[in-house]
Amino acid sequence: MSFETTYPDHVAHLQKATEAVLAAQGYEALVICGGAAQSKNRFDDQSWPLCPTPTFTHWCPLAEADAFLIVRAGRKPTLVRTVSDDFWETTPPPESEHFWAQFDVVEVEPGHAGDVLPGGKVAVVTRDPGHAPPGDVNAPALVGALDAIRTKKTPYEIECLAEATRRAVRGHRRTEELFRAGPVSELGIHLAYLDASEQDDPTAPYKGIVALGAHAAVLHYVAYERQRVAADTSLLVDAGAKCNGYGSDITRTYARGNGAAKFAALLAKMEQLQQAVVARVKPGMQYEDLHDETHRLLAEVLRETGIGKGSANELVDRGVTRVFLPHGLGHSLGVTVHDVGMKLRPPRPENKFLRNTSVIEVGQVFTIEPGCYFIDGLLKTLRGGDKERLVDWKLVDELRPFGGIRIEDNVCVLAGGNRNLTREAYAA
Ligand SMILES: [Mn+2]
Repeated sequence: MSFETTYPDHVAHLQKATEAVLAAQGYEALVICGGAAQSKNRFDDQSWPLCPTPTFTHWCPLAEADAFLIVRAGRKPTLVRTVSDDFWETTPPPESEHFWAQFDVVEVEPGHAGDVLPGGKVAVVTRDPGHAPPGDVNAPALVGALDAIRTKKTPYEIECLAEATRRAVRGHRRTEELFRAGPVSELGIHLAYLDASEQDDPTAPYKGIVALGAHAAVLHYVAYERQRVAADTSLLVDAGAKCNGYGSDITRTYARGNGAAKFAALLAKMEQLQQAVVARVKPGMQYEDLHDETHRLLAEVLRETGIGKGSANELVDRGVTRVFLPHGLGHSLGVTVHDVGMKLRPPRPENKFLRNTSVIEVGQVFTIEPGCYFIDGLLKTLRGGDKERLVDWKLVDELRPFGGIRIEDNVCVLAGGNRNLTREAYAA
């Protein structure tokens, strides 16, 4: 399958779905702004690489400042590009040319997009509402309806996410080799990951997490220490890659040396747990039920490794598993890493960080990322009360220097089950 063959159907699908939204909400046209160049600092003259409005990327992978899409019923969509003779800057070319033929392409000089943008009752979606063209800007009902279209992926989008996953897996393989070979620094691993996955840091789907040892207990650790570590330790790498604007999101955790043997045993159990959760992904289930099931499985792991004491029910019901796994089981993937439209109702209070409360449906792509961490600030909530007896504190103290574990795959829902894009990329 190539992007040339799947992309026309993707745009046709978006056109049909968007026409229905516009008709239902009484709009004559939709203008989607890619976005303006954004200054890094008002006292300096550099800009960030453009990170377009996600709705724009949903239609078109072009990452170019001051581009606009115009969508109207019964007409081929228009792509408006702003071109200038700037000899200071240039935009990197798109990685693939498959998209041009699906648009009427119009070029304007800087500041002249208004000459070609539609009048009448117009809906506007933009990441820069301060510089929006005339129209109803980011109206919640319209944005909600467009977000809903993003929850189920077309074959084109699944192919982009599969390729983004393959690229990230090349980076993860390199980081594992480095870690197993000898002394490494977090910064060195981060740079090696970017090199192997052929990315520059600011255009990665999110800032890669590279945590040696106890740093893995900080869930979004991106401080990248320069110091090389030779000791028996752990490594957690949570990093993705992009393809045509679609991002993957993969986490792997490793243990090195005899000094990490108890942590390695826990890691092996968590690997089994993660695969057991992925195996349960099927259409019709509530994603939140899968999250709850993960806590029951984690309670068993805590008991089998000796970290948790008492019954599995007790470890779940008394909130012990939520100390070891405070975040959600996963989130939707797409043109944003935590993709939209999957949390139309809040989760139950004990699952407050869960980003997906939808029914699992064919065409969804989401992460399955259970973890088990030794976070001092959360562990202390179990100390000194009647929950203290539910944990082997001596063992926890032995494991604390290894920080924690997260194993994260990208999963696409099929009629009979699911396709694990990450394991598929590793197996290739
Ligand atoms: Mn994730």
